[in-house]
Amino acid sequence: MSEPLVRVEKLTQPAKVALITFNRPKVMNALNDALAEELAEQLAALDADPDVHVIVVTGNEKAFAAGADIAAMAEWTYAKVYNDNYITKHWEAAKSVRKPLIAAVSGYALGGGCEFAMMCDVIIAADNAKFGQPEISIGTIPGMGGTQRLPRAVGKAKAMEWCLTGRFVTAQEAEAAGLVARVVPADKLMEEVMATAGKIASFSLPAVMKVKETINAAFETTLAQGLTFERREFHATFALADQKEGMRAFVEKRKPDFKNQ
Ligand code: CO8
Repeated sequence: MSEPLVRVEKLTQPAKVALITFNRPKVMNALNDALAEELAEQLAALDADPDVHVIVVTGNEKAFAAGADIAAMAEWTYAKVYNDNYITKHWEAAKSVRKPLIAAVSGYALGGGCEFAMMCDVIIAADNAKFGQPEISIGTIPGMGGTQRLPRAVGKAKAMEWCLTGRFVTAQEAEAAGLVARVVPADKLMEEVMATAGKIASFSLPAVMKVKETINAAFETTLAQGLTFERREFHATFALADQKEGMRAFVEKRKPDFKNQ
């Protein structure tokens, strides 16, 4: 049996957290089609698994992922990528995941690597992380959301400068720009990420999924539509047993026991 291109572990500590690790270390976790297909299958399976509340995706110390596999793509034709529905076919699967996705980024997150991190809900970066959209330097442009999600995260001026120069951006600069939630020492990355993942996983799953859905709606709607959607979803939480449990536990000065209902 050949090595999986993405490794998957369901953790017991913290509970209800799954860890996906890109596994092409010899090529800086370059993202080829076979990896994308495995990732899409694993994300769908974990999203459907009631024992999993949060999915963490990581790479290795040197690279989260250095982008699409350039050697694989170099000779592809327009007809091939269009007919194959390249990128859309496998990578859009990440958009359907309803549970929180945390990108734990150490080393390079470039091109498709940076774009996949931006498809996740939270990026936590090691202090050695480097982000960038260097496609311009190989005669192409970002193709997995870089020109759309990056300006929404960091604004037009920075997105333009980053994509037009292809320069690498440090973790600290990425945090200051708003791309990254938090920067932590490289040797503490997984500890910090797991503390965050474990905290989220301890809450009511439907409430957690509603937070994700409503925040994402902010990028797809007008303010008025988004506020109405939020209000309806807030009202809807009053149909959950977990809302009763959470508020009663507060009043009774005890820890809530959420049942994800
Ligand atoms: N594709 C294929 N192989 C790669 C890639 C890549 N993106 N990145 C690194 N490798 C390989 C190298 O070829 C090398 O292989 P070998 O040992 O056989 O020569 C090995 O990984 C180690 O890399 P380096 O020797 O280059 O290591 P350095 O430490 O000198 O440099 C860098 C590391 C800076 C990460 C450098 O490798 C680099 O610049 N890589 C390319 C980065 C890049 O341009 N990424 C954008 C790719 S295009 C893209 O992502 C399109 C997005 C839309 C599609 C999204 C679908 C996933």
